[in-house]
Amino acid sequence: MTLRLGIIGVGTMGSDHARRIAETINGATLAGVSDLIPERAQAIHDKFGAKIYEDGLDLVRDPQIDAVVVATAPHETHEQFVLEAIKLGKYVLSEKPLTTSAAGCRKIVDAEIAAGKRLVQVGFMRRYDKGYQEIRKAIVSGELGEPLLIHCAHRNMTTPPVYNSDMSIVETAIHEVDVLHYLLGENYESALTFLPKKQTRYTHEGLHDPQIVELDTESGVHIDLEVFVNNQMGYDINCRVVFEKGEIALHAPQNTIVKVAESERERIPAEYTERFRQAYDTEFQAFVDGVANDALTGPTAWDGLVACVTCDALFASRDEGGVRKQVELPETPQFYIDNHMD
Ligand code: ISE
Repeated sequence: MTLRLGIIGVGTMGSDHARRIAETINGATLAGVSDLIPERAQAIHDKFGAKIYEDGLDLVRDPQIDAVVVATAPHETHEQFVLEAIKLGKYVLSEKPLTTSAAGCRKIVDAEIAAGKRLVQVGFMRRYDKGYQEIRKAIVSGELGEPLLIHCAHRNMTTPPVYNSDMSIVETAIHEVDVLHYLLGENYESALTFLPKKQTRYTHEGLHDPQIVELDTESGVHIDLEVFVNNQMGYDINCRVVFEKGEIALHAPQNTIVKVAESERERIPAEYTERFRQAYDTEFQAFVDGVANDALTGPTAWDGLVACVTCDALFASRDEGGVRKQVELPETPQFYIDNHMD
């Protein structure tokens, strides 16, 4: 049976997913679309034939829609659509962050537990990236000894004027917050945000750029992360794991290297949709297969909550001038011990 998907929110991410459903994913069809900006929904309808719903909640409620993809902005709007899908027993893939606060995530987690069945997958697609998966293999196998330090940089070429310092944490740094906790298989003990005095001239009001994040895990692995969202050079994601007997670093997928006049050049992708295309494709197929098998396997609503609790500690650290804050996670419910991503 072909799964009839409806998508709410077709900005950069949502429209990329719409194309993905139409062109790449097996077993699903794009049946519905909703966006607060009518021209955006119209463009998806014109390209792929999806039915337009003025109100996203109507899309969720329509029996002609089997499962829902939520990619709305601002991200606090995810919550209402995800809760409605859970209420109706429909599977839902929510873009990250699941919502922007730990309290919002808690509502979703409680609703899912009450439904008695896993219905939510969160779009932490980096877990499906081949580079991160190789790092995970090295950590799990122990071939290089224990991981000790992780050095990361998360750099975007530019951000729009609405992008603020909170978003640098809960929309940008949250990718590393999630994927590193997954790779290491352990929780964070403490978190710190440092705002360097010197900022780029390319920043704008309300945005401190760059920022430095530090995380320490329960076993003592130390992570440093540069979050620099107006770097002017490209979408540049770095992750270097230092082990007792070696090191592994991410390398952006390349087809070619150009050598000319005493120089050697590799492309830096401009956009996350390009850099992580394989990860998005694999993530999405996993969601569709999970729905078909009536058993989701990807990142859970609990992972969404863990990431938001950590971001809350990062906010608190920043607001208190860079002091290290404990990451105080609630106890993991049995439901998510039984239902977690392997
Ligand atoms: C965006 O929402 C993403 O998910 C990108 O991966 C991230 O790099 C960017 O900063 C976010 O705004």
